[in-house]
Amino acid sequence: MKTLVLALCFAGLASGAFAQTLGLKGPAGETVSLTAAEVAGLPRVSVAFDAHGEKHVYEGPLLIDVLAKVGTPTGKAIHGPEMADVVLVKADDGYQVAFGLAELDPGTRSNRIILADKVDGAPLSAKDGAFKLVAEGDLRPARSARRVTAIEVLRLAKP
Ligand SMILES: Nc1nc2c(c(=O)[nH]1)N[C@H]1C(S)=C(S)[C@@H](COP(=O)(O)O)O[C@H]1N2
Ligand SMILES: [Mo]
Repeated sequence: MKTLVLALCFAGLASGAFAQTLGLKGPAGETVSLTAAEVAGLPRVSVAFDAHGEKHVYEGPLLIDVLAKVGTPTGKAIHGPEMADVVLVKADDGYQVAFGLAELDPGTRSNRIILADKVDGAPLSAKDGAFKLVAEGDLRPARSARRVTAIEVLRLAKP
């Protein structure tokens, strides 16, 4: 019992230790900070993901819907120069993962890329933080950045 109480205390401490806000920067430099509640309020999808032989169901908004909050083009507006827009996802340990913006568009690819804030119906673990990136269909979990704190859209195409 004592051990359980201690474990719960540490879990509580750990869950308070990770960033609950998400910093966004759009392709024209627009910045927004979203709370966990604002992220949770976006339309949600569920994605099954296997990592190291373990199957989990992650839940959260499509990453493209999160990025729309900072003027990121979506759907058919992703064409021409936007085809070279890059999405840079940053975690609190310095880990960074890049995606092409078009990869995030559900009209372009059937595999969804989400910003998960729940797993198997429960909040994410302290290890995964407030937000974890999940790329449906990936064969290894290297792009599944844990403890995501900031996401930036970069326009690589030169006029
Ligand atoms: N923030 C963060 N996320 C990360 C990493 C990392 O170093 N930092 N490593 C990635 C890699 S290479 C792998 S294989 C998986 C491992 O995640 P797991 O330990 O939850 O299976 O996390 C990915 N997400
Ligand atoms: Mo890895």
